[in-house]
Amino acid sequence: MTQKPKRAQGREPLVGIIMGSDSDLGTMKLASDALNEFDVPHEVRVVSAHRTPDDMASYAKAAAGRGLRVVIAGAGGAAHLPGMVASHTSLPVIGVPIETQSLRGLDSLYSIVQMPAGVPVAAVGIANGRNAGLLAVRMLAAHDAELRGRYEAWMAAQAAASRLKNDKLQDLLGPGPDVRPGTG
Ligand code: RP5
Repeated sequence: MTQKPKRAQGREPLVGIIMGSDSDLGTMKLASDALNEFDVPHEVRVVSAHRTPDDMASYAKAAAGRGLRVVIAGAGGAAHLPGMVASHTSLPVIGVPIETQSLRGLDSLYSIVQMPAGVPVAAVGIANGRNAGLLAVRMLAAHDAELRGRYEAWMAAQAAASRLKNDKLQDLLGPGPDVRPGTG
């Protein structure tokens, strides 16, 4: 069973994570986990474009007024949730294509990414809830110097970990031409 996402602890949510069904939670929890890594308060809800269209419209229309700054919307198959939410709010919407059994998420991806001009939705890769969470952090960090500092420190740590992988690989391969930047 998917581990439950943590609730924002007594702080007003800045990011709304919504999904078409609880069957999307495994992927959408990755977005919640990324937000938790940066201590960004957020809420997590099931809101369906097809099964509860009125709830979806109400949620999207109220989102900015409630203090949300970004909406992350995950859906699978005929994945209309991110686009329809974007039609009802001026907040940035990040769509997460859920991987499906029938078409392996290509249906979700195409549904989310092929928005008509004038109604933008940012789309991450199929099942890449983590990138949706990280993109939301970047959006918030654009107007929050303290958060941007933590994000940039995290980027530096990620780069260091990647260089370490290269160092280990070079050790494994033994002596040869050094192709690291600045050595050629
Ligand atoms: C979509 O239909 C949801 O986003 C989900 O990915 C898919 C299947 O939903 P369930 O039948 O599992 O509830 O609306």
